[in-house]
Amino acid sequence: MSVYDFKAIEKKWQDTWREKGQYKMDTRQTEKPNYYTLEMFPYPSGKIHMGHVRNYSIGDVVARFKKMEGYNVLHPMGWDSFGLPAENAAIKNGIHPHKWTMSNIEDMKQQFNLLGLSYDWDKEVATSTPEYYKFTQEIFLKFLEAGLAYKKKSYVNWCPSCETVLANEQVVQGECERCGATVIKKDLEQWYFKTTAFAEELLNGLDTLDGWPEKVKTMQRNWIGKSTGANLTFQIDGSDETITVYTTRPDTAYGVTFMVLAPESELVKELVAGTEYEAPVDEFLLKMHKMTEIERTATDLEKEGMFIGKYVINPVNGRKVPIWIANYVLADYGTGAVMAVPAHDERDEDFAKKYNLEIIPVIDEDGIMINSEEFNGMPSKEAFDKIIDKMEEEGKGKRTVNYRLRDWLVSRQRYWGCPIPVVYCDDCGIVPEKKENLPVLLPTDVEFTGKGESPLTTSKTFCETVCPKCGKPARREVDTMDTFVDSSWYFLRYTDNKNTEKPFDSEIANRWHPVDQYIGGVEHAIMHLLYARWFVKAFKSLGMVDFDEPFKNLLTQGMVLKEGSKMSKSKGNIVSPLKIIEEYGADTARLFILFAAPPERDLDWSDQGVEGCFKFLNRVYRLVDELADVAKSSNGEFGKLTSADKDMRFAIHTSLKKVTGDLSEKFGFNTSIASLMELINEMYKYKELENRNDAVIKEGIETIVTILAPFAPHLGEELWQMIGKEGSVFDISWPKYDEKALVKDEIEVVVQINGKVKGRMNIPAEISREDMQAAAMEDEKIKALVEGKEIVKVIAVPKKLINIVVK
Ligand code: ANZ
Ligand code: ZN
Repeated sequence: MSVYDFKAIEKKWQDTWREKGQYKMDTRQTEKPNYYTLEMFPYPSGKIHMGHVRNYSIGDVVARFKKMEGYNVLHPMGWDSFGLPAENAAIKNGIHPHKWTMSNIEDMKQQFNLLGLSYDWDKEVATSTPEYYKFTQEIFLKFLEAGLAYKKKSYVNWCPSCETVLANEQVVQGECERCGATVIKKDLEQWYFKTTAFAEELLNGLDTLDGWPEKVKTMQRNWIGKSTGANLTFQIDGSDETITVYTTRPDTAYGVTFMVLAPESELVKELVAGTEYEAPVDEFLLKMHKMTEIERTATDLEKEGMFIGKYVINPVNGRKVPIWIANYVLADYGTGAVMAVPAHDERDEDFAKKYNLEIIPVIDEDGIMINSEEFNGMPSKEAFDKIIDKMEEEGKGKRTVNYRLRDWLVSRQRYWGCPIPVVYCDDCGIVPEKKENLPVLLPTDVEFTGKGESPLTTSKTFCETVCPKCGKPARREVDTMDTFVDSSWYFLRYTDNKNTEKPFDSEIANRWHPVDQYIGGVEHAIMHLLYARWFVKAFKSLGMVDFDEPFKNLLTQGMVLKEGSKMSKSKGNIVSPLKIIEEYGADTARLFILFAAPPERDLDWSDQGVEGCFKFLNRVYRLVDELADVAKSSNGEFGKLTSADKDMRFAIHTSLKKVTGDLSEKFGFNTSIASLMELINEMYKYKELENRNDAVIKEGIETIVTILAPFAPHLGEELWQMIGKEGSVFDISWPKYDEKALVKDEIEVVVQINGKVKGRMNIPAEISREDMQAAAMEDEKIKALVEGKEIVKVIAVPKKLINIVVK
């Protein structure tokens, strides 16, 4: 009798796996079918948390199970290693971001190995290494050439504390996602990726993603925000110039009582230049810059605005209406101008009431047009099209589709990011760096003060360069890329991570994509997942890949909570994975986290739950230890089976069937483990029988170990060895359940027609009424007897008889 020494067991198998190269695989091999399972790569903070344990344990079970199912499984891991924390550490502790990052990577990698995760580390990528970012730069240049990357001046979200630009998605309720400072607007020249170029593809693609959670698709649909309506053109009164508005309600055009322009609009400046309105408009503008877009679009925003002294002519009825500016109109949505219909739009109504502007209803309660000249009496739905038709005919309007999605602002005033590989030349303008000069390396002679512009501006060696075109002295771009750029293509790099010529080989990438199963947190539902999808659409348009979507199936796992709330430093309720591994072992940690809740749900940490899983593994260990010799010595011949033997085999194959189904069709980890627990209880009872069958014991023990292995891989290997098997349990094929073992003993039942005995048949003892009826109707003799007659009723008495009533 030995005890479950998890420390020795886990170390032993981790060493063995490493020495044997157990998880090495070749992405170029084509014999077996491919399966690509991928977990979102982490930021290398240096320490794993329970969220990682959950994410990566889920992925590991999938990878191990798929491999045993016969697939060539790609299961890589890497590091999203550019980013602000490394730079902050440099400012605080004077450590270079590169050094800090690499040492964190080493630490985390070791912790991943302690968890027994089956990664092929030969596929590792770290986005902050020149080997990787060289290609991030090459991709940037490809986008630049294709017009998918461009530079423009615009009002951007600026965090005065981090002194950097933020994407809309990084502004949370008007505050910087990272430091919480109030975000302001700044007018800057910035680099953008043209995400809007694929707005329609990004939207339509969602319909093909059957393997994605509905809620994630809905979030993306809302983010893309497609609407249909019309652009209508209004003549400025007393001028040849026009203003075009975007409206989703052309049917309300006769109810326009004023026009509202975004205060930032260039046109406003022109319209008020030299008038008494110029100074107050300027003042109003300054006030607006302190507000974020989120605040400005909030429905409870206190509407504010002012008349700017000019009028426009409504194209549908020639009516003259005043032009206002207001805080609720955004410069970069639609055309930045709104035809205000206070009778039918809440925002316009609030505004009109506040400033005493006219309100004209144009649709009655039944949805019928009123106050709309020739359209009166028409359902508004019909008028929607008719009014656009009229405007199109008169050349004053056009059917238009609009998206809420904006182009992606990718430049950041940071050091620890991928340098944007362009050069500014006084003669040639913006010049892309030559491909052979990539990577544009991050310099080391920089100062990290945490103040002022990008630290890259402090490096002379970096800033001063020569123009790739004319050879004259020139300056390098000092902005780096948003780290979401790095993580938008890493999954492609994994398939061909040693390639020194290009980001990846298209043929290999095509063979492995889309990723069969992507697993990660729902917090990435919009940004990361949308950007990665956009990259694939862009790559496809450039002929680099031949598929449309990066991730075929997506699992968004729930959070790990403690007493109902998120684990956090401030709450002091963090459970350290390393401590759990130390006390109970990685297999217990994995088992608990997979057993405690279905993967997409939140999971509440429970010390008793962990203890329970630890006890269970001990129980498995003792069982296998006790029966190992029997399992080893049995030749596997069942001989004549007693009904107890048959019951045991029924339990074994029921469990195997359940687990196989739960793992291959859904992520039924918790139900699989529950089924394994039941099987073990049955085995404990069965082994006590005096006339137990050794071959059944052998079959049971082997099945138990195989089912356990993907969840608790170290113990799985150990037990496999204990029962005399050679090699890794992960090299065997996943066992097939035996249909015959699932059929319980047969018994004889009587078949009657209209109450008269007409025959007997053998059917399984445990069979439902419905199956019993079906069996009777299939019997040739009975079939002949009831042919041509109408069956009025079938009465089935389980284990006894079945009576068919006919007319
Ligand atoms: C007249 C109207 C009448 C409107 C009505 C709505 C209701 P979605 O659906 O989100 O695309 N709009 C257009 N550009 C805007 C901007 N830059 N800032 C703020 N609001 C803007 O919204 C389109 C509607 O939002 C447009 O249709 C316009 O108001 C307003 F009963 O035109 B509507
Ligand atoms: Zn030049």
